[in-house]
Amino acid sequence: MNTKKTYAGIPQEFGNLSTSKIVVIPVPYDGTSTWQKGADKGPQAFLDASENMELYDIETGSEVYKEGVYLADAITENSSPEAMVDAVHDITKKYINRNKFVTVFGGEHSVSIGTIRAFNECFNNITVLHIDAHADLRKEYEGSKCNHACAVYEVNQNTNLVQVGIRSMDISEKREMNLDKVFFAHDMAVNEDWMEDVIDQLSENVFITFDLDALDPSIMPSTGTPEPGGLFYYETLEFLKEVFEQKNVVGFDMVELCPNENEKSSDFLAAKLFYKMLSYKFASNDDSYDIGDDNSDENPFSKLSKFKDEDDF
Ligand SMILES: [Mn+2]
Repeated sequence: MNTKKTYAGIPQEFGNLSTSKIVVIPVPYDGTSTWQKGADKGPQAFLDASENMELYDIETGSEVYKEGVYLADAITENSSPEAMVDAVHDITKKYINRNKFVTVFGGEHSVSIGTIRAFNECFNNITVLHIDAHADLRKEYEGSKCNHACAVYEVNQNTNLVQVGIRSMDISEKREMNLDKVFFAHDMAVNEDWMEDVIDQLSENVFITFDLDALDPSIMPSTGTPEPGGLFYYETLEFLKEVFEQKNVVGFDMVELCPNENEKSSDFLAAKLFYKMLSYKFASNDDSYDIGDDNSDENPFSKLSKFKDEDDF
């Protein structure tokens, strides 16, 4: 009998790899963070909070876990930042190639280097939507290109990068920026149309990398670098819902939960936000959304994947 833990404590029948449309990969890595350590504890805190969450989403009227959510083994490679990135890249790609909707929970933001590399290789014409307080555009930091401060440098070189919520950076990063595609928090605060303006910059296929420090520290204090002036919950949901409705979101990651045992609301926010994103994905792209519909040909993101079906690999 398989007693392996499931995501959010869902029944085993919804947690098998073969029948799950969704995969969650935990990456408890915190090798390069510079201030408060603890993002390596993020995935466990996220999973614990997820188990205490109710699984009916009121807004979409859905129970997305019934699409099947497979909780992959955590990636624990930490011999070097480069080895961790390679492991994340390989494993992410493996699940994308099985036509799963792949999600990753970090860990610090350097895990996204491997995740994004995998998505970029598997999908055409991708935009990386980077929601973060920090620009993360350094080419190298503290001797490594795989530092959290470099999370989106590589993708900025080779695909469309759109950055949202930025309010902390080094002047050197400005050289790397395409200012039409960077939405600074101080501008968003006075621009009612920022959501539409962001969506105008996205291509059809979108990968979302969500650094939880993009959120305001008043609602997300448990993160390594809590920068004032961030996004609030309902505006974040409104924005994400628009993105999921208007674009083909091919996957996402969520990083930088740095749990504090005396402050559980951040863990719970991360768990709910993650589940919301899944709910938006599977409720919005399929008008005939119907719980219990297991017709895998209707996989709403596969039509734009380079991999047409499971026989291709
Ligand atoms: Mn950040």
